[in-house]
Amino acid sequence: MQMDPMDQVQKTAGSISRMEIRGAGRIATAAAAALRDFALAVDAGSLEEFNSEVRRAADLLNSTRPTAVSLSNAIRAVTRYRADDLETARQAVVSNANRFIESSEKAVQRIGQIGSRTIKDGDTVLTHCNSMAALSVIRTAHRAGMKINVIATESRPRYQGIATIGMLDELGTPIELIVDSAVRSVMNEVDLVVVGADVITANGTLVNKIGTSQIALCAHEARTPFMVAAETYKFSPMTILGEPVPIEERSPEEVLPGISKYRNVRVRNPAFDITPRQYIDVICTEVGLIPPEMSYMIIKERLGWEMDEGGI
Ligand code: RI2
Repeated sequence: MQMDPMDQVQKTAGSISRMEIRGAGRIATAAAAALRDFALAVDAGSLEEFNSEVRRAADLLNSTRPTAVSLSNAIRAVTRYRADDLETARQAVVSNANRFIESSEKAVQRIGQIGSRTIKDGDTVLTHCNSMAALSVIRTAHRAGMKINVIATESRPRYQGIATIGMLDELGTPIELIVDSAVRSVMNEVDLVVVGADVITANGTLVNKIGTSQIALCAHEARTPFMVAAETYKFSPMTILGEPVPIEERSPEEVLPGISKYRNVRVRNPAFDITPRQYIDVICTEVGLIPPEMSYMIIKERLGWEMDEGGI
């Protein structure tokens, strides 16, 4: 029996919440694909009903991870259409979603091509968490013939660093795994830090996996260049209006399984932290290397964002 289309959206939303699907880019493309499949399957009697069902599905997906702006930018890209009839609306969602997914894949490739030019033969590159954009930079440099040593942090509490070393292992490049607290001990051996982004604000502040800001601070102290690899849809339009970025606080159990046996202990588990732009040397996007101070322009020009813009 076929699953109800909204149940299917619920299933994707659950996978994103539980981080079975994770990474700012991957949750964005998963949400776009879920909306496309929903639009194709939903049984609506009128355009109005279709629009309201799509809105409901979009809201459900949007509520799964509160920090990553990639999710709301993807949903906005997919649900931005004007249609006079149901079938036109359906096709618009499908083509918007396919376009978003395709451009997201191309952006990661382009980021690799652009960012890899900053890597020299013999460099040691440190990365944190598991970012497809950051890994694209490392992979592309490797494919261009650079001999690179990679240092990957574990990235507690979810250990995304293990996914990173798994993905890089096949390259045959030397990889070292370190605990997060070892970053300062190795920083003097590092030539470049490259991390991904969950959000970049209008003033160039980075919101990324917890621990990123400490790494940036260490890199700054050691005069090691710190690069952020991010597709332009990781920039947050709402921050132009001064809206703060919510920091997702996840379950204490992720940090300390069995926490309930302690009576007076509270575990805090913020998933992301904030790196001020002073610690960021460059942001590598699919449209080029930009200083963090140019983030506002990216939002205005690339995301085509207008304050009065509607949608469905
Ligand atoms: P890509 C991840 O978040 C990490 O913070 C990573 O740096 C960021 O998304 C970007 O990843 P999480 O889902 O989009 O692990 O570059 O919380 O793959």
